[in-house]
Amino acid sequence: MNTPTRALVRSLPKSFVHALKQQAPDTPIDWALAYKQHEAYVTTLKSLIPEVLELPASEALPDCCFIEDTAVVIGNRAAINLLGAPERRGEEETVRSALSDLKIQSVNLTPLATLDGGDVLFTGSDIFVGRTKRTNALGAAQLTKIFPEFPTHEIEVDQGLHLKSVISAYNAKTLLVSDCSMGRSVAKQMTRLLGDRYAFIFLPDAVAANVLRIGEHLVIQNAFPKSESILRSLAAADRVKIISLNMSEFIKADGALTCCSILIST
Ligand code: CIR
Repeated sequence: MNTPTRALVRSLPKSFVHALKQQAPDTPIDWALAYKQHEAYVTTLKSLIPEVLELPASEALPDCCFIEDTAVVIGNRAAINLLGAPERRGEEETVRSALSDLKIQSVNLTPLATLDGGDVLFTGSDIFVGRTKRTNALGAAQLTKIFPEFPTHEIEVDQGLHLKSVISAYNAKTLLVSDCSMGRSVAKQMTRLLGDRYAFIFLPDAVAANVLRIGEHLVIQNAFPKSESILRSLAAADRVKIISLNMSEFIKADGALTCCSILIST
């Protein structure tokens, strides 16, 4: 996994309180708290990545801060996605033009493909694509054509929102997985496809498996002590430094850490 040199983030609109949710949260989204959490997230990225570009929010697009879903960027090429939720379409336009300014060559997915970036896990050598309510077979097939140099593996995800709701990369060989039925199924499918190429570390809290690895730093969520202690032991053994952030207001809208940025490694 290459260390990112640039990142895109997108500011939080006031309409974020109306972001899509799989189920109503126990308490409504606190916009002021979400704003502070997003600010801390962006400040953290700026401390770790040389160039962080902040794209303006759009009030018409309540979920626009979940920028990860709009594009898959590998090297200097990008797939501009057709988002699985019709309500979110249009978010990709600002991202397409920002990527073009960065001289990243973009390819648009075409109907009837749908694909959300939250369903794409790139390990540096393999692309895993979750087949979910948001990402269909055509989306996965078009992604394969855009990045033919990497093998693409489809993973069935029939619970939760995205593939990366239950798995993310600790490093190029070790994946962090939620210890829930969906997480275990994802790990099993990956093992069936690729044998022991990847090791899996299971975490007891579902959303805690969504982390950001940036060079020698691991950004984790701080509200899950059992998972945090597993991650801290793992990181300590590898001299990886932990930064923990609270993403409570984003979790209410089914997001976490990876969803709020697009990391670029060219
Ligand atoms: C949605 O339902 O699309 C948003 N509320 C959440 C998207 C989270 N995206 C991600 O984790 N990649």
